[in-house]
Amino acid sequence: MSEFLTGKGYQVFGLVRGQNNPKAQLVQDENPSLELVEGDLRDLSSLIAALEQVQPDEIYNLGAMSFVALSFRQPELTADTTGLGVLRTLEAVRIVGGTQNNPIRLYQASSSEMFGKVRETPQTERTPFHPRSPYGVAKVFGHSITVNYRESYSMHASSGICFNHESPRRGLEFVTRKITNGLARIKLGLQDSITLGNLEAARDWGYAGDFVEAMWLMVQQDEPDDYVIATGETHTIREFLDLAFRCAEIDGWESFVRTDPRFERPAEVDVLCGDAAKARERLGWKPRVTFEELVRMMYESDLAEEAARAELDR
Ligand code: GDR
Repeated sequence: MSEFLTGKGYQVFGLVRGQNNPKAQLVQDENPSLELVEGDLRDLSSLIAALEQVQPDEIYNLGAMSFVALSFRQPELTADTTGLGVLRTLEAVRIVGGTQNNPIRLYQASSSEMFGKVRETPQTERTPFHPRSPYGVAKVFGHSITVNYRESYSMHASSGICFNHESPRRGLEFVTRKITNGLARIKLGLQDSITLGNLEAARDWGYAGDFVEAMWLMVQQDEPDDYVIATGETHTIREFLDLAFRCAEIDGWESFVRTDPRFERPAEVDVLCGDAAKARERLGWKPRVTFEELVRMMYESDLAEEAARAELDR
């Protein structure tokens, strides 16, 4: 997101929490022009101070405890950060406000996890929510409170109901990157197998670089609104594995993949598929990178990274 905005000529500030946050340097290395500001989604006064310091035109709240599996083990922390964090951000915007002619605009990262046990397929902005994890529940709160502040205080607050979006920068705990990184290590002889949970789950996977453009487009509209952002294509974990192993030219992924109930969730979201017709019609947005291109991009990036690391270790 910050890279995209920097490319558009924005001066971008990133909120960084805690003392000596280990990710701060990483973020700074990836985008040297980014300025880091102290603040925590769990502390309203810190958000007010950050907004007063920066005086932003636009805020993109992509901050959350975003790992669904961890939300079952740390539900209260998830509710606080992923859920109440949105309320605090809205309050900070309401209090600091911006100028009358130039009120602060807000983007809230809502999630397809809100649909959970889906009531209809494909899912649209009108599909009822049925979250299946503390993370999903917290995102429903964040989404609803954003709508409520928009309606109550005429705030320019929009939500993107984003389906899974991946890239080589994805954390290693998420299934796509766990697979492409594990596969790269298998290819290089550094690892024998990958251990996963439920292989039957199906997701609508897009490229994060395409999705951030949709987020920005929403904020540029005269009227704030909610939009589903998705590719409209669904694939199972098995299909992801099949394609990734083909990219690596390794036959028979089944011999390299183990399953362990440790990676299964107490309640699962079986299949997601989004209908982004509204974003297509109103924002003129459509995804560019295909599923095949995404899997290849992630595998090739991991292969290059792991090969470079192995070379250094030698
Ligand atoms: P998800 O992403 O929960 O959809 O949320 P994740 O990649 O964690 O899981 C996708 C599916 O894969 C199954 N799975 C495994 N998942 C992980 N992480 N590790 C495994 O070993 C494994 N084996 C099988 C999961 O059970 C699940 O069905 C992501 C996050 O980015 C959220 O923050 C975001 O809101 C949604 O996408 C849209």
